[in-house]
Amino acid sequence: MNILVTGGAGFIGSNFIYYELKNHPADNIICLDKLTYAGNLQTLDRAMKKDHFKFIRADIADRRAVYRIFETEKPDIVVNFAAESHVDRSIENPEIFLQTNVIGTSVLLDACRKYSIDRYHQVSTDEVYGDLPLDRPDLFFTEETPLHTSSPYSASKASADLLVMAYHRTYKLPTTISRCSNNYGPYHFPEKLIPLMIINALADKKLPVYGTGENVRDWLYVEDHCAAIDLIIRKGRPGEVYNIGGHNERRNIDVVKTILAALGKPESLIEHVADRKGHDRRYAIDPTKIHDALGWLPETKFEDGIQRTIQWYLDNRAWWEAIISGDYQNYYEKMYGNRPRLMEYSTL
Ligand code: NAD
Ligand code: TDX
Repeated sequence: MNILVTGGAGFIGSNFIYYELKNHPADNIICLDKLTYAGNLQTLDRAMKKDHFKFIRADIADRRAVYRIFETEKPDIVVNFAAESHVDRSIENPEIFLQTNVIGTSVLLDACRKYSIDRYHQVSTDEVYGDLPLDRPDLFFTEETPLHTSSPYSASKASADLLVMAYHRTYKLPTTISRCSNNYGPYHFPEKLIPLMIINALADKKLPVYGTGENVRDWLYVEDHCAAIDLIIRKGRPGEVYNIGGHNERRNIDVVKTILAALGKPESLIEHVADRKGHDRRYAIDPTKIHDALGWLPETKFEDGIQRTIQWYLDNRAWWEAIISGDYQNYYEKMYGNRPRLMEYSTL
């Protein structure tokens, strides 16, 4: 089978590629990624050495490039991770979120129709449901919870979900959607809460906690998310939406304190800063459907996953130091400019 993974040079997409290469070695993986600031080819170093892996640099919103890739690579399954993913950036500059997350998704859907793929999977987020109150721990997001977005990021992701559902209903495109809670683990870009706090703490820099730090996120180890997507693309029913989460709710301030304790750093490094505009209070997923329908259960407890993640950042300093220095953005040209298996299609 040929699996086209978009956004595979980012955090979750790269973890998914490694999951597939390990668990389904007979499949071919084609990674399509624009290599924005969040895409890092060093992350895919180990994959580049495999014969059944190929990297193509392109923009999912570039229709001509995407059609050419579908024509030459003949994907059976498309898994769309490509997105602008950072809420704070969407608050500063919404436009690129619409371009990539909405227009990009529509181009991929059109390509899937044109080339009759077997499955299109949209990697969505629990943020499309908006937020839950802090004083109602009995409430959870189910697949029936109405879409009710807060940020330009979540609005763009919800718009993409609506398009995917429309293509299923109107054109009978075999689509699935997954809506996952916050991920953490290796290769997480250091603008997001957990890697940012680990890296700042290691440098004895202040840890900027938005507002009181009482906002709650439902954390899932990235490999558990990858296992869920793998199940959905192989066994999930077309037209369905699946929530993914492991009942791992934590207040931001407690996550930050856990990181400080694990690194032996003082809590005096914590600095409460101005709150995020429109800051969602609590996310919490009800994963009953994916458990009952596909037998998925998360394997990694937060206590273990966070220690493993901290250790990964300690063991992989070169990876994140190159990001902080900006060097990783030259890596593509330097390392892969002339390699035959690396292709570039585009108007980039
Ligand atoms: P990320 O920002 O780490 O990676 C995004 C990747 O997409 C990068 O490699 C980037 O270069 C690529 N990309 C961006 N625009 C592109 C374009 N126009 N064409 C081709 N490639 C492009 O993001 P992530 O955290 O890995 O998230 C992946 C997906 O999972 C996103 O769709 C996100 O909405 C969703 N999601 C993320 C989380 C989370 O906690 N990180 C949780 C639920 C859902
Ligand atoms: O410096 C910070 N200080 C802070 O208090 C940062 C970067 C974040 N925060 C808070 C904001 C959130 O309440 O921590 C929480 C987590 O923030 P992010 O890591 O930015 O994640 P979040 O906004 O929850 O969104 C993430 O989960 C859902 C991903 O980035 C999305 O792509 C995904 O859809």
